[in-house]
Amino acid sequence: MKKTTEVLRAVCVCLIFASTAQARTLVVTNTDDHGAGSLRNVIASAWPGDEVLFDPSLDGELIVLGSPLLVYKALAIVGRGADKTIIDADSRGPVLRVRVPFGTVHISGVTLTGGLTDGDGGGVDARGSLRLTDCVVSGNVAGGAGGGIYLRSGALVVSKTTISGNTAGYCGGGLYLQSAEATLSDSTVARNVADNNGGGIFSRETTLTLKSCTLSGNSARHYGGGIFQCVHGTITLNGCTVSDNSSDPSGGSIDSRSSGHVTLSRSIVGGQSGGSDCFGGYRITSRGYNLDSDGSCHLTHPTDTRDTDPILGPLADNGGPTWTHALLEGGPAIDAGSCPGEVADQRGFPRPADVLVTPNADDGCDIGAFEYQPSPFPPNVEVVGDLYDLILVLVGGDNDLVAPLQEAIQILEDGDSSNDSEAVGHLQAFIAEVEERRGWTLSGAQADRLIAEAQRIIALLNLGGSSVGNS
Ligand SMILES: [Ca+2]
Ligand SMILES: [Ca+2]
Repeated sequence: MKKTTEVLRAVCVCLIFASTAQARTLVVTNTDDHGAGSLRNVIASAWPGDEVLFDPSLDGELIVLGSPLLVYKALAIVGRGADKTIIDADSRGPVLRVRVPFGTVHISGVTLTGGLTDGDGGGVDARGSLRLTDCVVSGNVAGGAGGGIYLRSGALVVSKTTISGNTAGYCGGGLYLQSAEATLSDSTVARNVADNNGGGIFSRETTLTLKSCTLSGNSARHYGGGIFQCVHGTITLNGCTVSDNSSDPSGGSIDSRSSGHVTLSRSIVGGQSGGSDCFGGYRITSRGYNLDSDGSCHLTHPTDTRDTDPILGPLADNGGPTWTHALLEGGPAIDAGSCPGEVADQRGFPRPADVLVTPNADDGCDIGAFEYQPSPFPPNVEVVGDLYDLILVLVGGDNDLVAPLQEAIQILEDGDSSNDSEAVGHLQAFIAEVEERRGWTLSGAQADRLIAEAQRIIALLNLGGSSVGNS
């Protein structure tokens, strides 16, 4: 009892000290494993709340460890980018062992690699609150659970991070989460392997949220190539792409067991190389605008697309900090989603990006983590597109009215002005359609406005205008 009281008193003193002391900035100045200026030494000498930086002279140099780094206090470890600050455990245990009863360990701009352990957590073995931003966790091996990251009893926030090429002898090739709250955003979990369940992610008694993430090419010997969920807990996927995962018997991508529950919003689950898209589909709730490739994900919302090939490119560097699956031209996920309030896809590219000639399910947003970016239009296409938009505002999607404009847009898209006369012909057909509707579905004023705008575009095209402006 006395000992417990003393420990509590010491903890309180530490907390008061931490809350009153000014956070300091400490700098790692060499790649040594021990001694002044080494990462290990800087972490050991840091106070809770301190920030650990890296001298630019270390960019691209490996920091090779002789044993795991122990982080027992809330720190910010701020690397200079995952391609510049690389911490390699050299197969001598996990890279990091995190035990924080208070506060959060925040690691950014770092690669964690080369971890090897017989136990759990090949790359990171954590209890407490951990945040990873702009990191790479790659090439780590655990004989037990959690090849990349093992988190038990705590919170995990991951953003703009790649967790790839990790292996677990048991469950959770990329991540093993138990009794935790975890959020992954703008991140990719790829090509991880579990010898049991949950190739990408194993989630147990955990609240897991994935937003604008890609799960690709993960595999499990048994269940849940992409994600395996068991016991209690919830998993929510919003704007994610889950593809090319495999497991032998079932649930190539998402496998939900016992009393867990999965919610899908605007996500793609498709193209599994082994097993079905989903297993335990009755534990999956669709919030709409989802797509699966084999009809196994219990997609019951009227805006869902079932049993349809999403037509994806391979996992690749498509821009942004993490790799993604591109939507290929003409694919069914383009403009088939809805993403009110969002401004960027997983890569940071603009979203929604409306493809003019593709009908929108709602706001022109795509399904999944990737937003297809239409090629920049020649100026004339923009102007005809504005006329198209004007029709939508005035009378909604009238097929006979928009069809000649779609024809004109397709002709103008190549930017070759020798075809402008053909586009003019379609605009004249458009004017004839408007006249047909005058006093019927269009008021006189609406018809006058549309015809005036079409005639203005025709006049400028006849003049060989390459940029007709918008005023
Ligand atoms: Ca779109
Ligand atoms: Ca569209």
